[in-house]
Amino acid sequence: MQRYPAFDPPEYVDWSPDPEVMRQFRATIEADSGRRDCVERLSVERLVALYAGMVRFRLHDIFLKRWVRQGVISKAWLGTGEEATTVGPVHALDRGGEEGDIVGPMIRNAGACHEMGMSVADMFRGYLATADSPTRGRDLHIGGREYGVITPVSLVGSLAPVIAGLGLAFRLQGSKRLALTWVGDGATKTGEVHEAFNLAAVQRLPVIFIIQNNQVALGTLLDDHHAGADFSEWARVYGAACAAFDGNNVLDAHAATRWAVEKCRSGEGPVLLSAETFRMGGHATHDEAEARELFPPETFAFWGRRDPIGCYETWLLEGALDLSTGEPVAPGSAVESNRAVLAEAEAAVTAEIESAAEEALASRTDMPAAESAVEGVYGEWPDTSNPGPAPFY
Ligand SMILES: Cc1ncc(C[n+]2csc(CCOP(=O)(O)OP(=O)(O)O)c2C)c(N)n1
Ligand SMILES: [Mg+2]
Repeated sequence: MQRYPAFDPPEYVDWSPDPEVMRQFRATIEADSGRRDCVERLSVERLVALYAGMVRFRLHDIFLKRWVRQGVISKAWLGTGEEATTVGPVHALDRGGEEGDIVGPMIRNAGACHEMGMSVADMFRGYLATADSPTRGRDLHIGGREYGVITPVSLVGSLAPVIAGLGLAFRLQGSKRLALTWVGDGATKTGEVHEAFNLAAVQRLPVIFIIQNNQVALGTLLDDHHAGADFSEWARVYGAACAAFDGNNVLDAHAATRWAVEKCRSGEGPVLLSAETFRMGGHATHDEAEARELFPPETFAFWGRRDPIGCYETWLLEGALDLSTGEPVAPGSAVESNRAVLAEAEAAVTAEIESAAEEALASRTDMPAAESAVEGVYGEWPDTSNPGPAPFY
């Protein structure tokens, strides 16, 4: 994909595939026959959609970063380098809107919103706090029931019991639906997460928790908040099914989640998936310089070589499938036609993001009235003549 030197992490600016990293990328998919079969069965449409989804997420972040530099917004929380951990799993779900599966995205999973069907314009409006934004200007943590996206609260860990509750509701309804959320490595240290894991396991709920280990929680390194077993071991303690996937390999993320989805739909949930990945920026745009000092440069270099988009693009370009015809070919013999297909997908996504940004900026003529902050916070009292105790705002 096109690189953006003013906004990309330096490791991505002149990115080129590292042969050893690409060997590992392929080996990861080959290592498990179930995942390999899943990847082999993916349609051209799906393969390109996974690519487009990650590009969209990256560009969404780049546009936000540009707005921060221009003073349009004060800061932004980005998922740069972690796109595969979000996009791969979402594509394994039934994205049937109000009737389909449900995701609870944390701030690092913004890409889940658009992959579930929300418009990027609405996501941008969330940041701009316009009156027509999904939260009517209240919060940039956005969702929409019509898309199967639970609007998150900013407290990390608090979504986990909500997701378990959704799983319980689905089971009681005899439905095949499931719910999925991501839990950051830092969030695993909240009590609510453990209550949710335990409840889900004891009740065998159709839920998927993805522990998204990006090696850091705000400014606290993993080693300073985590002394126990590897996250992939945790599920055993709770009595849940588990698997690990490479958080920078969208195919591995997708195939592992498909496996988890099947387990949940057949009543063998919950599943804890653990993903190793890396936050290529700061906690948000304000602390990028501090974040660079948290880790040695070699760590950024290591993960920079594993750019999830660059690696997947290389895999597609050099692969044994001609994306323009859908026909199998000798590996590496369709590089040029595959490049054209991916360039077309990228151009479409770029145009989509550009017009979404314009649309959202145009909404700034409609900012919420201050008084509206107290509207819609509580549901209607059933009996308005007897409102009960006054709500405290
Ligand atoms: C319960 C709670 N404590 C503290 C915070 C402040 N906070 C916001 S994000 C964050 C770090 C979360 O780290 P992690 O779960 O690893 O997610 P990441 O930001 O790395 O994606 C913290 C401490 C919060 N939002 N909620
Ligand atoms: Mg983290």
